Amino acid sequence: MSLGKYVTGSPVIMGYEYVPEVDAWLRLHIEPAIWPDARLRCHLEGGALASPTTSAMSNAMIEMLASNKLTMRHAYIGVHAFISKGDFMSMDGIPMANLSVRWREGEPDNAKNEEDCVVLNGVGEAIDVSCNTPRPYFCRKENAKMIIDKCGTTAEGYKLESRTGSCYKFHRVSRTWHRAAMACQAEGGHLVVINSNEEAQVLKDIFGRNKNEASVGVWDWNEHGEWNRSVYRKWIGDAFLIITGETLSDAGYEGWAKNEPNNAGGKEFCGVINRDARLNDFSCDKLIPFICEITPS
Ligand SMILES: [Ca+2]
Ligand SMILES: [Ca+2]
Ligand SMILES: [Ca+2]
Repeated sequence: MSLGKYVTGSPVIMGYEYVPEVDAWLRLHIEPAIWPDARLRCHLEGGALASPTTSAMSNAMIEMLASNKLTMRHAYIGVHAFISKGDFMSMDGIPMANLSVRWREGEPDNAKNEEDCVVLNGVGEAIDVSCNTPRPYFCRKENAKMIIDKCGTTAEGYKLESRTGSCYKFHRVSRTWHRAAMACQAEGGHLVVINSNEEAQVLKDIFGRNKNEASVGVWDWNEHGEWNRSVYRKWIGDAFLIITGETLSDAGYEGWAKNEPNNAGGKEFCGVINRDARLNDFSCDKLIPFICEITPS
């Protein structure tokens, strides 16, 4: 069997490699995740968990598995049986029988009655497995969504700010700190870090452009129905460290809000900024909007 036209060494954009026969891009995430997190990560990257829809896609997956030094030489694909137990299908509903993959002998066996997810192994066989074990996974992105903007990302919504040279995006979908950090990372950025008073002003202006009335579908997290804060950075141990590992003073901005940080309830281990760009320590588990930053290289 030919390995198709997919070749290692083709251009890589944000971790994705082009598979010409399907006019789509494929990424093997080596850092393991449980299936639901893998699904979310692909979604946040603007794609979906990939399935071996054609032999070209299947071959590209096998080749990627072979060219990466994985401890487990298999990865989650988009095939699942969540809708109907035992009825495996791709993310867009293509039944397993119509995909370009065969079950490994003895599979699917639905061991312990908990195998609703599927991995592809190094020889191109499918195995039903538990969804709750972290494993590598494949994401697929359509070619039309692979346009890089001047911020260096394929994600929509980033605006270059001349005052700081960084790009920013206000995310209206509220998330916990960890999910927010994941969303920024998936777009090639990080949760915003304020490096100067000027950047604080830039963020104030961004809040000004994102008023409450524009917040259709946003969960109103405070008693006033205002979403006036954005996830910012995280306490680690006793020091307030930024996601880049710097202290606040290293980063260049220490503008705390009045009476903050107060570690209210002993549970405030993440950082947020208020609409006035003042800092506050805050619960990591509350769902709030957030701002991502990308510094174009
Ligand atoms: Ca199995
Ligand atoms: Ca910054
Ligand atoms: Ca606080």
